[in-house]
Amino acid sequence: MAEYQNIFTQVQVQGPPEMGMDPTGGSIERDRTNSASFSTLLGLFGNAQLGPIYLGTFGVISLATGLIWFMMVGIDFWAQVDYSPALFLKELFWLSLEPPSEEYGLGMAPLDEGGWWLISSFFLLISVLAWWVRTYLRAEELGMGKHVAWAFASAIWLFLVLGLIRPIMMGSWAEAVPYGVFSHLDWTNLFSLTYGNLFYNPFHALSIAFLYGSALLFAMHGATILAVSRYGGEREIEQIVDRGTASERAALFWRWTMGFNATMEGIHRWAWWFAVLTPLTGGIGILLTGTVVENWFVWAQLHGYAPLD
Ligand code: 07D
Repeated sequence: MAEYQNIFTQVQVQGPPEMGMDPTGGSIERDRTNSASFSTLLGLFGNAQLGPIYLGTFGVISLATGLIWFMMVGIDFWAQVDYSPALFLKELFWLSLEPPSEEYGLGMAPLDEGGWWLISSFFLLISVLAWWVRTYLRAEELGMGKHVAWAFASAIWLFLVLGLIRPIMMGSWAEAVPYGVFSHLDWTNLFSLTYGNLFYNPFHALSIAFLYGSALLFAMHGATILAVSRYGGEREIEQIVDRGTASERAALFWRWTMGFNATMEGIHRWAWWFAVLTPLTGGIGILLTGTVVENWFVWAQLHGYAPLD
């Protein structure tokens, strides 16, 4: 019997490219690129075949608007260093495109005082939303559930709270996040300081619990499947219908180790929920900050879990 291959003994099979199915009879074929190549390097991390990629209307809109956002931010950085390539590289992590200051409220600002931030944000918004539609429609055409799209929607919820919903509720674009490597980190730190230490925000705490929980679950699941890959653990169909399989050993391992085991299906629901709840609870925490709660430390004192003096 041929040995099952696993990540440590991977053989890369390269033949004519696999173009995939076209359940709609033509429309997918029309909208996707028609060539594919192979990369041995990619094959070490996943499938060695690169392409074809489906573009379609929303793909083109998303890539084009994403590129416009990226170029606007980049050209603004470029202007800030007086078009010097050396300075651009040297200062890259410190350069930033900032939103308008407080005085402009939710109105338009001169281009170099936040106007570019506003215009570029519009394009970023379209890009992210069009990419979401793309995840939904690709799943639909493949006859799949929409789990990826709804999980992505949870991340988009946090993104929208940070850059759109909360600034509107606070009455100023100045509340939004700047585009820059260190500037967005400084923004995050200042946000916490301004509102009395985000560690005392229970939704930030929940979000961290789900974030760390996601990492733990992913490590447990990844390790378990790799540990039974010598029995074909990653071949899920045979695993579900046959007894005495890798899947059964994996389940027994956890039941013997901690008394409880997830199922082959259920473990993916655990993973989905932990991942989704990270930005979902996070977004609630950010939305409440400055709108409902002014100072999380004082709030925690009032609710009996921060020291009073
Ligand atoms: C950010 C949103 C989705 C993103 C999308 C993508 C583009 C295009 C372009 C590639 C990730 C949009 C697309 C932009 C890309 C190109 C070219 C998802 C995001 C759709 N914290 N904290 C969290 C911890 C502290 C603060 C979450 C830990 C301090 C603020 C998470 C610690 C301070 C905010 C978390 C810690 C502070 C957060 C994020 C430890 C000051 C948030 C979850 C150990 C530094 C955010 C409620 C996530 C949030 C957030 C973890 C400390 C501030 C759980 C572990 C006390 C202001 N923090 N934090 O999934 O939701 O992000 O808060 O110290 O806004 Mg925190």
